[in-house]
Amino acid sequence: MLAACAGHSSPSAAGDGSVLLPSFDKNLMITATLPQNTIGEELPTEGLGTIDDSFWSATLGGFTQSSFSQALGFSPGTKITLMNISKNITHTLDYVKKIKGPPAKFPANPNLPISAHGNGVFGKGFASGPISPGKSVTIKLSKARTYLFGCAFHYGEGMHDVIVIKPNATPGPEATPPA
Ligand SMILES: [Cu+2]
Repeated sequence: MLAACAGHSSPSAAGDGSVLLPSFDKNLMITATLPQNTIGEELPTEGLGTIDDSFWSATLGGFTQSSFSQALGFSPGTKITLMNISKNITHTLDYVKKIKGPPAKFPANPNLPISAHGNGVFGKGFASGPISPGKSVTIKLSKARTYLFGCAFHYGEGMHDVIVIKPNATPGPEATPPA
């Protein structure tokens, strides 16, 4: 049995057995919100955008736990799923440095390993290893800390962000998507 939801309007039959679904407003942008405890990553220019975050006094981009680039926030001990949401670009998630709080001063050219380090537990020296488009890895967050992190391939293209690990931490404000 096939079923389709077409809202409350009764679907019109096209005569050949197919059903015409209501058309969407072209200006209505459809964005996905990620499941709980998931980080999505892609280039800011692919759709996540960048945000000039006033709390961190920094431009953040490339990572989200909802729809657009934002500072990340999770409780200690959370097991997160890191998902590469790019269509065709491989990314990583690498530790950059630990910070005490704002401002988030991203170093100009950190040495970020491409191969995996840290046995899946986030902390000093952690590197996810390359994640292909559409693929995910699991990362365990441990102690309450604040870190800068980024993509080993695209750090210089704006894929760097802040993660706050503390009880009941929530993500920061979201970017507006690129035009
Ligand atoms: Cu990348």
